[in-house]
Amino acid sequence: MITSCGKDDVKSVAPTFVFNHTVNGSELEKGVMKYTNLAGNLYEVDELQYFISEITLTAADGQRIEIKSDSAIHYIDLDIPSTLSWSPKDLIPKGDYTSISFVFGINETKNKTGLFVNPPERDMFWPDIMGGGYHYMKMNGKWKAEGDIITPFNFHLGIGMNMAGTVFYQNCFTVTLPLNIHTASLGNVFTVTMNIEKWFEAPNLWDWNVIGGQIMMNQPAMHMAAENGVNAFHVIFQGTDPE
Ligand SMILES: [Cu+2]
Repeated sequence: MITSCGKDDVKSVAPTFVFNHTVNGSELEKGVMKYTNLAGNLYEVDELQYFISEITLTAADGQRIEIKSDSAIHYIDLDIPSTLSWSPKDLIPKGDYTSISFVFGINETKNKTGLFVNPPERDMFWPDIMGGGYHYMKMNGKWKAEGDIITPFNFHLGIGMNMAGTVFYQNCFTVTLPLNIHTASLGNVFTVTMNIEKWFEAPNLWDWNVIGGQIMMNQPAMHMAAENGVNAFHVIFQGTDPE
């Protein structure tokens, strides 16, 4: 008796998410001051750490498949290669998908101090006095400021607050990208690319000489960064079906 392993037997498949970082279409080279943003700032990126959460795939029939493993939160750190790929325990129905979405950062419900007890996630903490929880992102680097002064920037996103510290703002945002894919029996790798230059382009032209290098206490700046970040990602899919 022959057991079929044809593709019709496969009802659900295991997705893998790979996280990739580029500047102007090329792989990010960290620690090298060779990038120029749209505002003309020469800059480098030295560290990049962030959370992506609530990854959701929308099927052609409208069904929404949420990735729920690990509290639906994944931490990515350029210096920790194992974080650059995530294979959650979730299986997704085999079929056609038309979009993918995720939250950049962590939503208000989950982003509470104490959520993570171990490094490296724990080290993303956001001060309680500023709203608590965790940074959505730390992108640390340097730019050549006016007078050719190499100046550090901490492009950090998290919960914002007003000057008086009485009102808090959830700066996390949802990225939704179209897909036109059929999940396969093998592979099912979603490569999520952060196009770093896009953080500095539109709708808000980012000039560190104007905005300054530290933005954690600057809600208008974090809001601008979040608006730009919506445009900073793309996703490609690869899967293989047996012949
Ligand atoms: Cu910070």
